[in-house]
Amino acid sequence: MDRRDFLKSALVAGMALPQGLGRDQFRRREFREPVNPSRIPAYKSGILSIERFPELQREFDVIRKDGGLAAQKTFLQEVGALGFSVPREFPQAKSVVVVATFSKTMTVDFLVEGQARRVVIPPQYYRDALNAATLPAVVRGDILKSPGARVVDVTERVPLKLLAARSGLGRYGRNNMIFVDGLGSYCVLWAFLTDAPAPEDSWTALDVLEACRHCSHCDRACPTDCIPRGRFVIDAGRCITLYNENDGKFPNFILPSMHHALMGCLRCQTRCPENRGIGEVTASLGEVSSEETQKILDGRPDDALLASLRRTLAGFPPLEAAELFPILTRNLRALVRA
Ligand code: B12
Ligand code: SF4
Ligand code: SF4
Repeated sequence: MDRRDFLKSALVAGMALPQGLGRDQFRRREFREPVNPSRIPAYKSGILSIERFPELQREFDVIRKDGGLAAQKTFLQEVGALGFSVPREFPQAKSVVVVATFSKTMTVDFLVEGQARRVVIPPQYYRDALNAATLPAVVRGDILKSPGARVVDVTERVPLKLLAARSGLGRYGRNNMIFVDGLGSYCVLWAFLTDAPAPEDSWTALDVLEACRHCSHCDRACPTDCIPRGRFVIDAGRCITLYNENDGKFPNFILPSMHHALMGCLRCQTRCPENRGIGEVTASLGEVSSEETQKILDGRPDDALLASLRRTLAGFPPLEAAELFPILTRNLRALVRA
C-alpha cells in the first residue's frame, strides 16, 4: 500500500456510517471466502408489506430534498420518475416482492479487419433466462407459492436498491450498489406488487457492508472519481454509465482509455472482495461479422443488421428502437478506436 492509498483508506474509515457501529470494528478484516461459482443461486428474494411504502417514500425524498444528489439533469430525471406509490390499476396490492437475479458478465466478439475484438457486456444489458416475461411465474409459483396471486411488475417504477436493502435482501456497498449474499453485486433487481400478504415484517436497518469499513478498492478503481471519501452517496453526475447509456457526446472528463464495456462500467465491482468468485463468471453471446461491425461503426443500420443484432445482443437497450442505434455506434467506436 503506498502513501496515497494509506491516506485514502484512513479517510474511508472515517466516512459517515450508520449509528451503532463502533470504530473498533474497522480493525476487523472480514472479507468473505470466494464464492464457489457452481453454488451461485439463480435468484434470491425479499418481501415487504405495502404498508411500508409511505415510509420508503419519505426516506427516498430526504436525500433529494437535502440536495444530496448530483445536479445532473438526466440523472435527476431518471430518479424523479421513481417512487413508492401503489398504481391506480392495482389498489388491492398487499406486498412487494423484490428479486435479485444472478447476472454474469457477457462478452461479444466484434470482427474488425478480420480480428476479433472482445467487448464486455455487463449484467443488465442483455436478456437472461430470468427476465420480465419469466419472473412473474417464478414469483407466483416458487416465491409466494400462490399460483393464483396477481403479480404486477413495478421494476421500472420503484427505487429498487432502497427496497432491496429495507427488505433485508441485500446491503449497500460503498460503491452504492446492493450486495446480496452469494450473488455479490452481480445481480439485477426487480420488483413485483402482489395481492398476497407479506408473511412477516422483514423491515431491516440500513447498513453498509462490513467489508467496506476497511476497503477502498472501488473508490480507487473508479476512473472518474465518483466514489467520495467523506460521504456515502456517489457523484452519479461523473459516472461513465450515465453517459454511455444515453445519447450525446461524452464529457471531457471521460477519457478515451476509460471506456471498457459496450454499455455501463464494471470498474467499481470487478476488484471488490465481496465479488470474489462471482465477478469472474463470464460467458459469450457470440460473434458479430466484419460486415455487420462496419455497418455499426458507420452508423448504417438496416433491417437485416437489426434482426441479426437482436439475436446476438438480445435485450441490448440501443437495439430497442432505431433512434437509439447511434448510442451503439458511439459506444462501439469508443472501444474499437481506443
Ligand atoms: C439512476 C440509476 C443509475 C444512475 C445513478 C446510480 C446511483 N448510484 O444512484 C447511473 C446512470 C449513474 C447508474 C449507474 C449504474 N447502475 Co443504475 N440505476 C439507476 C436506477 C434507475 C435508479 C437508482 C436510484 O434510485 N438512484 C438514486 C439514489 C439516491 O438511490 P440510492 O443509491 O439507493 O440511494 C440511497 C442510499 O444512498 C441511502 N443512503 C443515504 N446515505 C446512506 C448512508 C449509508 C451508510 C447507507 C447504507 C445508505 C445511505 O439513501 C439513498 C436514498 O434512499 C436503478 C433502477 C431502479 N429502478 O431503482 C438502476 C440500478 C441501481 N442500476 C444498476 C446498475 C447495475 C448500475 C451500474 C453497475 C451499471 C452497469 N451495469 O454497468 C452502474 C453502477 C453505478 C454505481 N456505482 O452506483 C442496478 C443495481 C443492481 C445492484 N446490485 O445494486 C439497478 C438497481 C438496476 C436494476 N434493475 O438492477 N444507475
Ligand atoms: S470494493 Fe467492495 S468491499 Fe471494498 S469498499 Fe467497495 S463495495 Fe466495499
Ligand atoms: S460504474 Fe464506473 S464510473 Fe460509475 S461509479 Fe462505478 S467505477 Fe465509477
